[in-house]
Amino acid sequence: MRILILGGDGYLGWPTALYLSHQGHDIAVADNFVRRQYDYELGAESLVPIASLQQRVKTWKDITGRKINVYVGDMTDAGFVYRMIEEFKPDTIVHYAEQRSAPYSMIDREHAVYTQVNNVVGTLNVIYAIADLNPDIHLVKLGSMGEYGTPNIDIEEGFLEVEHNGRKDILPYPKQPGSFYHLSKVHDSHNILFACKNFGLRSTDLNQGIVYGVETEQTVLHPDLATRLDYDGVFGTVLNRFCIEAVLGHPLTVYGVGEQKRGLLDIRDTVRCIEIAAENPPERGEYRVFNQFTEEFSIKELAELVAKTYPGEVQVELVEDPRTEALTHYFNARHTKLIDLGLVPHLLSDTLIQSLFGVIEKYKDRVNWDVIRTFVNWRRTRNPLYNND
Ligand code: NAD
Ligand code: USQ
Repeated sequence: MRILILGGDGYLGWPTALYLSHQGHDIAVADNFVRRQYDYELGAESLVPIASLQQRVKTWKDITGRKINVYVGDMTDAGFVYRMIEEFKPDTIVHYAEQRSAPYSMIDREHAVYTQVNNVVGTLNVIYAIADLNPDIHLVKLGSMGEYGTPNIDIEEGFLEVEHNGRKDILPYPKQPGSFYHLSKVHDSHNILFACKNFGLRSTDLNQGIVYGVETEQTVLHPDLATRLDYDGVFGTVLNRFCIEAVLGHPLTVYGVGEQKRGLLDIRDTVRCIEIAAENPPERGEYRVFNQFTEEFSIKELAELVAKTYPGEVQVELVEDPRTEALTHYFNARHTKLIDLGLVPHLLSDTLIQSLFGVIEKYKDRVNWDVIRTFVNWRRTRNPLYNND
């Protein structure tokens, strides 16, 4: 299969490119390197050093003989998107290329607007290019479990059967996201659903949970193939952050009382889920949703697991929640469709966390302690760091 990976220089895009190339697919990656730019903006950096995309691709070719094509450009530039798709002629497009941090989108008005324009316009360009150039292309789009919010009923995979005034229908599951980033994913989902109906496109929306881990079978082959690992208060995600905080001797920063519940998955399962979705495309005109996570945990359980597994002393600090989110809530989300198609999950075992501790230990001197705590407060419309207040 010819697979084009948008956002192929990122945390998940790069390991996905390596995995699918290793599986024998013809791969191209596209990126505008804006993720590296956010690091400059925030004074942060990936804990694990990462090579340039050009060096990554060269080392992969040297080691395996397999070529990964590179397109440098911005998804909000329609001309670039059209030229790339016309030239590479993909069967499948995996779309990771979005601003993916909820805190970043909540810094202030500018960051909220940037996030929604970048994500929604980029996805619209991809939709139109597919419809114009080859509507057979399967769009595999990364969505988020956070699109659903935390309703007091079970969460289904994308759709809900509703009975109202004696009539029944299957309707898109209600969305109650908790940040302007998560809202951008909801807007994307609606746009893609409509495009599938209207232009007869085929798409899989992967509502992914929080990813943890940093190594896959391919990224460990050479230091140039490593993927990024974020720990700062804006881009670091909860379990990766807790593991880094434990190694540094920094208290684990549990927001609220830690009773928020979330779905999580191992980075090795992310790349496999993409392969499963790509190998089982939906029919033309079909928009389907898979909930892509393997286990549910409360934040407190994650902190306890890290504290129990780390060989040294670990302190847990309850931090006043900087986000607007339900502090305690019901959470039971269906996630069977990927399993039905053959996913065999890596469950969160002590082994994975311990190997993550090893990687962190190696690079802990690179940490900038000033960026560990978050400076983003959901309830502020302006941010002192940006608006000079
Ligand atoms: P990332 O920021 O590391 O990677 C995204 C890549 O897309 C970056 O390399 C960035 O430079 C690129 N990009 C962003 N906007 C672009 C644009 N307009 N044009 C070209 N390139 C652009 O993020 P990630 O953690 O790898 O996440 C990838 C996708 O998966 C995102 O859509 C995210 O919302 C989704 N997701 C991530 C997680 C997670 O835990 N990391 C969980 C659920 C869903
Ligand atoms: N949290 C803490 N302490 C921390 C960091 C986070 O308690 O130091 C809590 C947050 O309050 C939140 C939960 O952990 O309740 C998850 O936060 P997160 O930053 O790990 O994840 P989130 O903001 O939801 O975003 C991440 C990715 C995003 C993806 C999403 C999947 O950055 O791209 O869409 O996970 S999901 O959460 O399922 O929506």
